[in-house]
Amino acid sequence: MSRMLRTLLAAASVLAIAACSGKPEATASAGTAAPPTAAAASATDPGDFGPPRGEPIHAVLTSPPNVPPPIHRNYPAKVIVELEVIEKEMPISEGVSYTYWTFGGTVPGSFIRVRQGDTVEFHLKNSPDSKMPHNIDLHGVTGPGGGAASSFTAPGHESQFTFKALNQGVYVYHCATAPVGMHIANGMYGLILVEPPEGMPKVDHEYYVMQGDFYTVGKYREKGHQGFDMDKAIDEKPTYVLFNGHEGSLTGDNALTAKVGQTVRLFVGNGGPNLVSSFHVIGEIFDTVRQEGGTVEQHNVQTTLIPSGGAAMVEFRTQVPGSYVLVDHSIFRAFNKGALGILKVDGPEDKAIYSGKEVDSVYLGDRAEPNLHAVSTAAKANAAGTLSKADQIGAGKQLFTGTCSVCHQANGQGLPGVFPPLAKSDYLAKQTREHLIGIPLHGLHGKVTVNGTEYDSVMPPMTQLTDDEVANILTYVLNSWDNPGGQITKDEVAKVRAQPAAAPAAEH
Ligand code: HEC
Ligand SMILES: [Cu+2]
Repeated sequence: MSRMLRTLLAAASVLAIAACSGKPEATASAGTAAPPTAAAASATDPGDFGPPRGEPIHAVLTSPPNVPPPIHRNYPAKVIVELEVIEKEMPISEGVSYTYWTFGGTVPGSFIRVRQGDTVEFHLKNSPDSKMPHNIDLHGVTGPGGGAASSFTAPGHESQFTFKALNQGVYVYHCATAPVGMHIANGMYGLILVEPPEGMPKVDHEYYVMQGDFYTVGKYREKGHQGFDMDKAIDEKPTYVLFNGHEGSLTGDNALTAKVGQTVRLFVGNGGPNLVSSFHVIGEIFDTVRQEGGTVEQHNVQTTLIPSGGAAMVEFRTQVPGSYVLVDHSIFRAFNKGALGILKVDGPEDKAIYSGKEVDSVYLGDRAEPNLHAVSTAAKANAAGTLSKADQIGAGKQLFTGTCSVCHQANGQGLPGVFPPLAKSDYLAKQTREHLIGIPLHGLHGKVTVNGTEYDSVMPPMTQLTDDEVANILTYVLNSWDNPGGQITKDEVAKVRAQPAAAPAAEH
């Protein structure tokens, strides 16, 4: 026997002993004449408060970002949960579709709320339209596989198992059918809250937010239907990192809301499958965090780490109005992979706390609103072969706002001495089409003279843009601000991209 194997076995037997001396004791007390009362339970007790009482209760399940109402029961009950697995195509970003596998039709799956000590009768259904078998592993379950072993369900079938919610906390659930990573990557995760017997402190708003990483064959925001990319998933190189499964699910009209002076509790989960989340709300400090979804309360927290397959409860009181931005503070994920949401707080200013300038535009660019409709219109026209110059200009304008305007400004005027103007630029007007296309593709550095002023700076390559996005942006630029007009096609961009990256030298 190898030393490694021996060590592993020794560790396993220690675990087994620990399990024997732990849970069964609690279960034994269930049979005694006087089961421990709810009030007597401490946060660390497994909450077996005796057999379920009263009529069975059907659990209220909610779709994100909603959370089922608080439980006002003071006795353990039998709670019936019915959850259906549905495989369905939904937009992952504007103009981009993805085939999700879901618990209850949404990503993350339906939020489940029970009370510590409840006996949960779990029904997992797999829609007849499904192509795959699925199961469920609830981290709030004590038992092999967290339920996975008893819930393997073929399309058109239903499984049932029962567990007692012994430990309070907020727990991730997920599918654990092989290949497990793929099922999770396709959106098969959600949260179950096991409330303490005395309930949770009352707040004005409770919301459900869950991060996940997604792996598509095409690039970020590449239009059309995108399949799952196993290689990217194994390499842990996500195309999208998202809150609640879709870009825009917590922005624009979908933003979370609160009023000044209200208390907000976020149940924040991380489905992974790969990344850990540095969860942060720009402009807020978390008054209370129950880190890892457990019972320890931490206060005055800026960013809380949420492991893959973990969750946290985050609370704060809003003080001043504005848009607060939920991000994974591994910040490229927020601005280049979609991990961004908004909490919109309305109400009176309090200049003593904050002088009152909005942060939206600084942080958000085009992302405050799901306003990429022109982009998807152009993508559809492109697919149908009916793309017009006007479609391209419309889409290009939106994309320019998100990509180029931080430097060249929305009006194309640039910033004096720092970023050259694109408006009525004589430099731009005299470029060949290839050189012009090369600027966003390869970037630009060295001396350039624009309208009589010399710039000697660096524009980074915009490698995240697809061929049609570059074509649309340049067509928009050419047809704006007294520039010479014209049209750049996707094929032309593809041709330039395929050439060896001869950086367009500044002297052109
Ligand atoms: C991070 C800032 C930044 C971003 C973002 C950026 N640029 Fe630039 N751009 C520059 C700088 C700096 C230069 C000048 C480079 C030099 O000095 O060689 C420049 C130069 C140019 C030029 C040539 C000079 C002129 O004014 O005509 C064009 C055309 C251009 N950019 C287009 C774009 C387009 C289109 C986008 C969006 C896809 C974009 N840029 C995004 C910083 C930026
Ligand atoms: Cu599954």
